[in-house]
Amino acid sequence: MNPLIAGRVVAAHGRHYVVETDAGDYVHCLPRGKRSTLACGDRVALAATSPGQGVIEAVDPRSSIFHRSVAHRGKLLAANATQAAVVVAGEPSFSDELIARVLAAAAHEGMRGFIVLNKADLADLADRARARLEPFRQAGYRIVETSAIAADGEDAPSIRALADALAGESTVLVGQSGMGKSTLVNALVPGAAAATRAISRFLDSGRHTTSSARLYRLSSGTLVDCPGMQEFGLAHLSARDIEAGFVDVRPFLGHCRFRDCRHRTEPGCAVRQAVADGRVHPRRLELLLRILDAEGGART
Ligand SMILES: Nc1nc2c(ncn2[C@@H]2O[C@H](COP(=O)(O)OP(=O)(O)OP(=O)(O)O)[C@@H](O)[C@H]2O)c(=O)[nH]1
Ligand SMILES: [Mg+2]
Ligand SMILES: [Zn+2]
Repeated sequence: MNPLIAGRVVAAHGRHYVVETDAGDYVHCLPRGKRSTLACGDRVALAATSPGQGVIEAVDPRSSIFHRSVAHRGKLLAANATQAAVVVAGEPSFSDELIARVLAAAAHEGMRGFIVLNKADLADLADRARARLEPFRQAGYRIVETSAIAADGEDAPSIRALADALAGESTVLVGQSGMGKSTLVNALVPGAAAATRAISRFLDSGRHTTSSARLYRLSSGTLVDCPGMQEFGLAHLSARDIEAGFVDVRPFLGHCRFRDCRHRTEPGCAVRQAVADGRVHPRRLELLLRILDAEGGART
């Protein structure tokens, strides 16, 4: 029997994966069994079946698994990530609810979350975006401003600032379509475009070149570029998890008069009091309540 080969999932597309072996080879793999439960960043052991082809036999335990979910359907985005960066821009317009959802999902996995405001070169639009991000800034989230197209390689100051935020970390980049995630990856990772083409040979027939998550190696750390998403479902989180994922609200949880306070009209609500005192931005409470309403059922 062939010995198992160790590697890391660097592309995930349905049940198809590309594993980069520790020797630096790409192997097109299927999982053993029917369910597809792997994500970019997973450390795996594969058995080669033919040159360039293999079967994934084992997956190492994960330090985190970042995913979104609707009802019972989950979508894995990245394994072993230490932080999530949600990318927004002045155009197309972005959803601040999606930002809050991503940040809450990251917090639940013990990951840091921050925001990238890209297309800073579009000055007027960037001003408006900045204003909409103010509640997140007040909540304590880091906001890194970038311009990916004006970037002159890695030396552009805004790209350097983002590279600093990524150094030594395993970061997953998420956000709505068209915000510039892949453009940022190309500015950050020399050779990213070529690597994407090499991997695409395995997974895509050209048409879907941006439809699957990809992991890139940084000089220190890794970066996962995800396909754009319009929704970020949190069906895998309870209402308590979601509340706790609002890092600015968290200090006030457990201080409401009623243990099962929903932070709406109850007297003695510590969260509403925090808003009244200017310690939590009103938009953040609005977003929290809206997400709790939308995710419905999971109240415990
Ligand atoms: N003005 C400006 N345009 C940018 C910037 N970054 C990206 N763009 C443009 O925005 C468009 C979308 O960029 P992509 O990198 O494909 O966006 P994405 O977030 O990867 O989109 P999906 O893969 O669909 O999720 C392209 O036309 C880019 O040229 C920027 O910093 N400034
Ligand atoms: Mg993209
Ligand atoms: Zn309350």
